Amino acid sequence: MPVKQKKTRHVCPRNCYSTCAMIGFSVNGRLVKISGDKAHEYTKGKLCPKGYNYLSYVYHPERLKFPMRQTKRGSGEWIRISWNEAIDLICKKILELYDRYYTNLSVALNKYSGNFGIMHNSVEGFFNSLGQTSRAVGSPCWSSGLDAFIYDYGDYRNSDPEQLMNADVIVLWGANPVWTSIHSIQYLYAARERGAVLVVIDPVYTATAKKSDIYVQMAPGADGAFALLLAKHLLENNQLDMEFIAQHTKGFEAFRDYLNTLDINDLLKECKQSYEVIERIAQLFDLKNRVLSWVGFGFQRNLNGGQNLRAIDALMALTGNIGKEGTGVQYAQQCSWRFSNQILQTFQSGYHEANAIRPIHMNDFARDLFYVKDPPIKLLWISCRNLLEQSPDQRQLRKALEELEMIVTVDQFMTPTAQLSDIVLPTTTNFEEWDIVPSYWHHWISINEPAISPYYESKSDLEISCLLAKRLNALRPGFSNFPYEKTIEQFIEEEFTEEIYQLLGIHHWKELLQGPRRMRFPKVAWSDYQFSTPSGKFEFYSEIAIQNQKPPIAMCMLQKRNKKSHEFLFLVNHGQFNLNSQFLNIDVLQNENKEQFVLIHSYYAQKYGIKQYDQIRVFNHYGEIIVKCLLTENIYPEILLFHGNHAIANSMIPFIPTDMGEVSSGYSGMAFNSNYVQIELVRI
Ligand SMILES: Nc1nc2c(c(=O)[nH]1)N[C@H]1C(S)=C(S)[C@@H](COP(=O)(O)OP(=O)(O)OC[C@H]3O[C@@H](n4cnc5c(=O)[nH]c(N)nc54)[C@H](O)[C@@H]3O)O[C@H]1N2
Ligand SMILES: Nc1nc2c(c(=O)[nH]1)N[C@H]1C(S)=C(S)[C@@H](COP(=O)(O)OP(=O)(O)OC[C@H]3O[C@@H](n4cnc5c(=O)[nH]c(N)nc54)[C@H](O)[C@@H]3O)O[C@H]1N2
Ligand code: SF4
Ligand SMILES: [Mo]
Repeated sequence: MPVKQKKTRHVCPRNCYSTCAMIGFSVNGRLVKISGDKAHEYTKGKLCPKGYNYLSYVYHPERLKFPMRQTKRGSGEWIRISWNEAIDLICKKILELYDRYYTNLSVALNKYSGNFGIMHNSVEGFFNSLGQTSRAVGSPCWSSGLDAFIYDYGDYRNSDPEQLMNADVIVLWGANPVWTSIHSIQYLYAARERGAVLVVIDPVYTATAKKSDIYVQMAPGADGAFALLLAKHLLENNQLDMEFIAQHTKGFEAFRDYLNTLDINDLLKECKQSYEVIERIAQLFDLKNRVLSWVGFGFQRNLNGGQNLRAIDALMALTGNIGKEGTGVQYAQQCSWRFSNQILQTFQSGYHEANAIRPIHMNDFARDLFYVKDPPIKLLWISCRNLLEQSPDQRQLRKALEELEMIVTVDQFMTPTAQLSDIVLPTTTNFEEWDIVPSYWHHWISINEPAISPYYESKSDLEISCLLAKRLNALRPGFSNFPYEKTIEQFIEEEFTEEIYQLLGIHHWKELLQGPRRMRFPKVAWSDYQFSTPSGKFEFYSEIAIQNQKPPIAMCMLQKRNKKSHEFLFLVNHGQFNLNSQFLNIDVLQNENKEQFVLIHSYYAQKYGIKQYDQIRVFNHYGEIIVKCLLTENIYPEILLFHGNHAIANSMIPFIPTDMGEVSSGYSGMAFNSNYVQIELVRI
C-alpha cells in the first residue's frame, strides 16, 4: 500500500497568549508529529511543552469516542448512544421545555475558553437562533483589567509584543511569562541584551522574577498604592512629561490634586515598601527612558484589580510612556478579533443581542442559576468549559446543577463537569476541523485545517450546532434560525470582511493555507494619539467611570479586607505545564507534578510548628483541603501559594466580585486572588 503523507496547518486554540501556528505531519491518516510553524514571526516555529505533546492529547486513551448518556446523574453508569439518539433526546427536551414555558429561556448556555477558534462561536450562534435563551455572561479571567483600559484609553490595544525589545525599562506587574507566555521571553532577553532593565513586581518570587534585574515583592493587591507613590514622587520632583500631558490627556489637574491629598506613609504601609524602593524605581521613569509596563491577568483577579491597573495607566501617561516605540501598557487586545461575526447573527425576527439573551452571571453562576425564575433554568448546555472545576462556589454550584432537568456537556474528555451531565458529546480537536484563530496578545491570524478525520465519532461544535438546528426544524419547522445547510467553507468565508482582507494583505481566506499573516495594525498601540475615549484623549478623569458608579480617577482603595491575624491570602497561580484544567491528564507533562503542594513562608511554618512535607489542613467557611507543605522564603509571608489544580482550590473560593468588568464583559470579574484561608497542622 502506498504511504500517504500529509502536511497540514494548525493553530493552538487554547486560552494562551501565544496562539501558536503549528504544522501537523500525518501518515496514512494518523497524526505522527506536530511542530511549530516558522512562518509565524512571533512564535518563530517554537511550541511550549504542551504544544509539543499534542499527540498525547489527540490520541489520549481517555478521549471520548461516542455520545453517551448517564442512566442517573452522578451514577457513573454511562451508556453509549448514537448521535441520532443524542440529538433526538436533546431536541425533544428543548421542545418540551418550550411547550411548558412558551419560551426557550429555561435553556441556558455556559461556554468559555476551551477553544477560541471563531467557528466555535457557532454554539452561541445556535443559541441566538432560538429566540430567547439564557446565557452565562462575564469573564472569570481578564475583564476587570479590560475595563480599566476602556476608562483610560477608550479601548484595549496592544503593541506588537516585539516592542518589548525597544524598551529601556520593562516593568512586569503580576505576570509570569516564563510559565504563561513563553514566546515573549525571547523579546525580554533581547531587550536585556540591549541593556534594558527588567523589573518584576509580584508577591511571589516567580520563575520570571528570577530573570529580573530588580524584584519588588509586592503586598497582594497593593500595586495601586505603589503606582500612586511613584506618581506622587515624580510629581513632587518635577519629573512629569508636561508636554504629553497637555497635548494628549484629560483630567490631569484632578489627578494631581488627588495625588496631593495622599499620605505617603499610608501608601507605604499599604504596599509594605520602603521609600528607598520608590526612589529606586522612580529613577527608572526618568524621561529619557522608554518604559514599557506589562500587566498580567493574575494581577487583576483582585478586589481592586481595575483601580490598580488604572493607577499604572496613569503613571505611564504622566511620564509620556504611551504611543512611542518601546513604551505603553501591554495587557490584551481584540482588534484582530473583529470578524464579521456572521455566525452569531442568527437571531429570530425582532430579536438581537440585547433582548435575546437573558444573562446569568458567569462568576456568580451557582447563585444566579439557583435564583433565576420565570422560567427557571432546566437545561444547561456546557461547551469549551470545565465549569465545575474552574468556577468559585463549588459546593453551591454542584447543588444548583443537581436541580436541573438536563445537562449536556460537549468535550474531548470526561471532566468532572462532564461527569455531572446527563449527556456527553465527544468533540474534535484542532487537528480534526477547520477554523480561524485570533490571538489576544499578538496580531497574527492563522488557519486551522483538518489533518486527520474526527476521532471515532467526535464532531466539531459547529457540526453539533447544525445537527441540533436541523433536527429541531424537522420536528417543528422554523424553530431555529441557524443556517445548518451551509458548508464550513461558507461559514468561514462569511467571517472575512474586506477590511480584514486588507489588514491581512490577502484576497481570499484560503491564502492563509500558505502561512499565517499579521494584521497590519500599527506596531505601537496609540501611536496616532487618537484615543477612543469621549474626549479623544487619555483620560485620567473618566466621566464614563462616574456613570458606572466608579471613582473617576485611579483611586487607591486602601484595602478594607479585615484580614484576621490568623488568616492567609490564598493565592492560586496558573501552572507551567497545564492550561487551566487542560493537559493535567498528559502524564509526560505531569510526571514531576503528580502531587499537590501548598507553599508556606518559613516564618509562618515555624510559628505553626510546620516542617517540610508536613500535611496541613487549609480551610475556610466554604471548604477545606488536606495538602502537603513546602517551606519557602520566596513568597510574601502572609500568603499561602497553591500549586496545582484550580479545582481543588475552588472548593474554598466563594464568588468575590472584582471592582470592574461590567463594561467589557457584562458583569464584574472574579477576584480569585482575594480569598482568605486558615491553616492547621494535621497531626498523624
Ligand atoms: N502554562 C500556562 N499558560 C497559561 C495559562 C495556564 O494555566 N498555564 N493560563 C492562561 C490564562 S487563562 C491566563 S488568564 C493567563 C494568566 O497569565 P498570568 O497573569 O501571567 O498568570 P497568573 O498566574 O494568573 O498571575 C501572574 C502573577 O500575578 C501575581 N499576582 C497575583 N496577585 C497579584 C497582585 O496583587 N499584584 C501583583 N503585582 N502580582 C500579583 C501572581 O503571583 C503571579 O505570579 O495565562 C494563560 N497562559
Ligand atoms: N482558583 C482559580 N480558578 C480559576 C482561575 C484561577 O486563577 N484560580 N483562573 C480562571 C481563568 S483565568 C480562566 S480563563 C478560567 C478558565 O475556565 P475554562 O474555560 O472552563 O477552562 P479549562 O479548564 O481550560 O476548560 C476548558 C474545557 O474545554 C474543553 N475543550 C477544549 N477544546 C474544546 C472544543 O473544541 N470544544 C469543546 N466543546 N470543548 C473543548 C477542554 O477539554 C476543557 O474541559 O478559569 C478560571 N478559574
Ligand atoms: S499552549 Fe500556548 S504556547 Fe503552548 S502551543 Fe498552545 S498556544 Fe503555543
Ligand atoms: Mo484566563
